[in-house]
Amino acid sequence: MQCNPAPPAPLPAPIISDPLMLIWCALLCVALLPVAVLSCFSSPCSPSAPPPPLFACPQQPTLLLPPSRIHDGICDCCDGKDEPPSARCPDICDRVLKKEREARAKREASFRAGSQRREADLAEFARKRESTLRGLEGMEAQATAASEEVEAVERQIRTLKREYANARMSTMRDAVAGSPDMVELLNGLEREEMQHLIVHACQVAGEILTSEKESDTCVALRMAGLDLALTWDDDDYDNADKMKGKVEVDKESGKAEVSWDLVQLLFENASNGGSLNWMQNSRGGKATRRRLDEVDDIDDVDYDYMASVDEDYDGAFAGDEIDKNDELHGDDQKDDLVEGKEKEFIDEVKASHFSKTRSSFLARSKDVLEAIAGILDVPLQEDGEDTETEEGAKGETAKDNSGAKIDPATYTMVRHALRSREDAIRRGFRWAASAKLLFAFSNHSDENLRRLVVGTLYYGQLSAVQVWQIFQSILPEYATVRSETPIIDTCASPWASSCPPKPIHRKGANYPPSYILAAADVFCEQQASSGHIQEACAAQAEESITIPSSIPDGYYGYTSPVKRSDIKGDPLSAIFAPMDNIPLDTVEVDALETRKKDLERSKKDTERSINDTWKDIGGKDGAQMGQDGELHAMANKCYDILAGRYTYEVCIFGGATQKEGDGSGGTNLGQWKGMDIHESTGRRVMKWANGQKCWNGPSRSATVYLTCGAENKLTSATEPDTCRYVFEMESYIACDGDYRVRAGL
Ligand code: MAN
Repeated sequence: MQCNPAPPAPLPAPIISDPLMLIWCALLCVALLPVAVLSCFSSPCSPSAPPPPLFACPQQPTLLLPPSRIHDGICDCCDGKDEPPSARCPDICDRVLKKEREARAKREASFRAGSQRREADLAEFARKRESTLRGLEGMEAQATAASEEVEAVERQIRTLKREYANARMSTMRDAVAGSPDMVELLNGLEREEMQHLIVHACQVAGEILTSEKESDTCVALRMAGLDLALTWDDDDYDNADKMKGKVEVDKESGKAEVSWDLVQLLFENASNGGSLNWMQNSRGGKATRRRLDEVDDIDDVDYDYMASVDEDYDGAFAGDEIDKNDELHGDDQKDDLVEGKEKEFIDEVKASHFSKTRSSFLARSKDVLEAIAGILDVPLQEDGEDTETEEGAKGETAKDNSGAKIDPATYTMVRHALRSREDAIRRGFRWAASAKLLFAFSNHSDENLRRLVVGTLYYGQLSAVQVWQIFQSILPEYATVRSETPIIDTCASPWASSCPPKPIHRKGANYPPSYILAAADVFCEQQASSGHIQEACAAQAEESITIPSSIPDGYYGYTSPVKRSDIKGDPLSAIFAPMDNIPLDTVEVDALETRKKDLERSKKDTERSINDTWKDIGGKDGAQMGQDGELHAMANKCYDILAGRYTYEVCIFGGATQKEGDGSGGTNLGQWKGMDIHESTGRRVMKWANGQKCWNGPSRSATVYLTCGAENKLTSATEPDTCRYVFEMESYIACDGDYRVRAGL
């Protein structure tokens, strides 16, 4: 007989109508106390009651008896409490519960030992955290001091560099551009003439500054711009503002000072022994191009290809030359080369009077190179890296036009000499065109233009003679001389008609200034007495191509320009001397930079140890170390267990691994994710995730369930689903008050 549950509402007539049934219920309730007391009084035998509760033996809480076994004359509980005293059940609990009691005693002992260790650890952690926090204050003060020191050194460096940059800019303005000699030179020129002077100065600079070969911009002009804080950017020719250059307001001082980047550039240029660098060097990073290569479109072009297309061998590219090669090289290159102003300007430069000797040299050089290529049986366009041995081998059998044996080494030398001059001349064309391009799109004040002239002459390493030669080509007063003696097609020195130097009259005075004329005088005398012209004439007189045995200066009218610094007593050197004499304390700056680096390193070290120290104590709020820092005892420790063919290892704050055999290597089961306390069971659960990917499955992961124990050790390992690993662990960090209550200890 039993109380059946009834549907909720409406309530039917009471089921317990039978008086006998009532008595049974009452008896059962008494018997099941206290285990079922709640169930009984809340709903025993009521229409909505659940099935009658089971009876739990007082000393065996896990042994649950159905009502049918109560008072049935059989002693189920070890103390016989399921039967009335009259049944005289013997108490056999000591025997029956031995194992259970031992287990419980063990649990209790573990808990006592574990909780003691836990408490001791927590107390130690609290002490450690406190003293660490005190230590941290000191370390943080140290880091702040280091930062301040770094800043102070940085300020010193900045001051020194800025002082240098300011000195350089003002020297260029006052001592150089403002010097009477320079003023005299500049005052005689119109705006347009200044631009022409810059264009050809760029051309000469392109030929002189062979170390700048990679550049297609007039570096000398760029550098001149730097001294004016003038910058101009890529693709912004139609942006007048950008083309004007900029003076940035210094953020710290609020003063209108040039930007720090520019200061750095100026200083770097100076401290690198004056090597020309117009690139912006982002601190510690890669140099980025600060400004445009004006003849940008031919920047990416394969020059060997270009030379092969360049049929008239003048460094520029006529449309029909390109058209012929389209099939081979596609339209893109054609567009690049033909479009835009670049070509127009290169053509203009090429056609200028100043370039005539260059062009005639290129034409002649092309013929000679072709002839050499034919004789040596090598392709015309080589990249110049042909080796002596290769050529030597071929050369043994080489014969010249007349069938005589020739010396291939001489030919190789001649080829190299011609090619390097060609390269220089073509770079000159490009640099000149780049200056033209700049002037076509920007409008500089008179003052800036004057200073660009001065700077370009300075950085381009031009000598007074070269300035004089440019004047011969650009000043209208010399037009008659120019037209009377066309340079091309004559074997005379290109400037012979200008010798002896003749002044012109400008603004009521003789022009160019006497120091330029004096230098030109020396040049004219040297020209007259050198054998170069005769040699060049002899070469030119030949009707057929004779391969020369050397390429003398003046060969076909072209003499490689000489750096001002290599010319003794050049008057421009004296004018520019103040620039070269600006004191530059690189030693002090270097020492400061070294100090700054050292300080930064030690600051980093301090910051790193501050970080590590915080980690050591669980971060600012201690949360990373678990409740009250309980994980501290296990931090960075590893625990392992052998299960089947694998040894598993889990490292707190580290990784979990599965190893096989001798244990080398192993499969990564994941990285430490943290420890949570399970809401309903109160158990601590540690997790590792994102391990090695399982074949056709998820990434491996590991979970460790902790239970209170006197020691920290893994007690079991399973893989319930493929690549999901579950471990049991005994740990004293789990021996807290909550565990004691839940375990009924
Ligand atoms: C390896 C071990 C196993 C895992 C399989 C899955 O053999 O990591 O634990 O079940 O890979 O392919």
